[in-house]
Amino acid sequence: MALNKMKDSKYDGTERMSVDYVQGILQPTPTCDTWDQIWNFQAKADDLLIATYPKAGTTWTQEIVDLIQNEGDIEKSQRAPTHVRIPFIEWVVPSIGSGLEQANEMPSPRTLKTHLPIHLLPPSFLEKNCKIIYVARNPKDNMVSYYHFHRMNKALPDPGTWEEYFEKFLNGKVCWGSWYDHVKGWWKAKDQHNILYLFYEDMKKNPKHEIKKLTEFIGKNLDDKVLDKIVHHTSFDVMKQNPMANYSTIPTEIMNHSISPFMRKGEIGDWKNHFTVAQNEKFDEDYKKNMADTSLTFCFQF
Ligand code: PPS
Repeated sequence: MALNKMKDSKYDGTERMSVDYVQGILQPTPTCDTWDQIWNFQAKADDLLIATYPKAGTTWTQEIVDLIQNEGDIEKSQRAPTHVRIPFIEWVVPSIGSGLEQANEMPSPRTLKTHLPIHLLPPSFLEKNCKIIYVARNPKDNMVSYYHFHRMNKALPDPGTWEEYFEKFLNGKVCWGSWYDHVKGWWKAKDQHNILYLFYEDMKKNPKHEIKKLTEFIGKNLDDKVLDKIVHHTSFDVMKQNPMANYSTIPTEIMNHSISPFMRKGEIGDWKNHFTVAQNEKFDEDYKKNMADTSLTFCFQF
C-alpha cells in the first residue's frame, strides 16, 4: 500500500493494530504493507542509526544522543517529541504518520531509529557504512517491559495473559521477532561494520562511562560538566517528567499511560516480580540452549 493511502486509513487506536509477517518476522500490518519502501530506504553516509530490540533502552539512548549532538543544550532537546526528532523508520501509525516519510523529509545529518533485526535492515545503511549504535537489554527485563508496553499500546497486538505472553516471547512470536536472533545477529555484525554495541545494564550502572563512549563514537568532545548535565537530564526520573521524552504526546487512544506508563520502572531485575520459579527454570534452560553459539553475555541483576 502506498504511504499516502495509509494516511487515509481509519486506524485511530479504537481497535488493536493487526499484525502480519515480513520474511517470517511478525510486524504491524502497516509496516508489512509498506515493506518494499522500507527495504529500499536510501540511507546517507552521515546518518546515525540507533538500533534495538523493542524495550531495550531505545528512548533513553535517543535522548542521550540528541543531547550529545546538541552539546548538552536542554532547550534544543525540547524542540519536539522523541519520535519527531529521531524518526523510527519502519513505524507507520496511519493517524500519526510514517517514520519513513519523516526520515525522507528530514535534512541531514539525520539520526534515525529502528527495531529491525540485522537481516531485515535496509541494505543502504551498511553499504554507506553508517554509524550504528546498538543497545541490548537482558531478555528477562526486556520481556517484562515489552509485555507492559503491549498492554498500554494499541499499535501492538493484545499480549494476552502474562503466562501467554511469556510463551510467545520465548518462541519469538512477537513483533520484531526473536530476541535471541536479534541480539546475536547484531553482535555478529558488530566487528564487520561501524557498530557500537552497548548494554542497558551498563548504562544503568555507570551512565557517565557509557555516555562518554557514545560521545567518542559520535565524534564529539564534551567537557566533564556537560557530561554530568547529560547524565542528569537522561536519568529515569528526569526523563519520566519530560513530555518530549516520555511519549505523553501520543494520543491516549493509542498509548494509554494509565494502564502502564511508557516510563514504567527503568530498573534491572524487575523480572523477579513477574517470573514464577517454573518460568524462570524454563527460561534459563531455553537461554542456555539458544546462547550456546555466541560469546554474548548478559547481566540479570544490579
Ligand atoms: S521502545 O518503545 O522500544 O522505544 O522502548 P524503549 O525506549 O526501548 O524501552 C523502554 C524501557 O526503557 C526504560 N527507560 C529507561 N530506563 C532507565 N533510564 C532511563 N532514562 C530510561 N528511559 C526509558 C523504560 O522505563 C522502559 O523500561 P521498563 O522496564 O518498562 O520501565
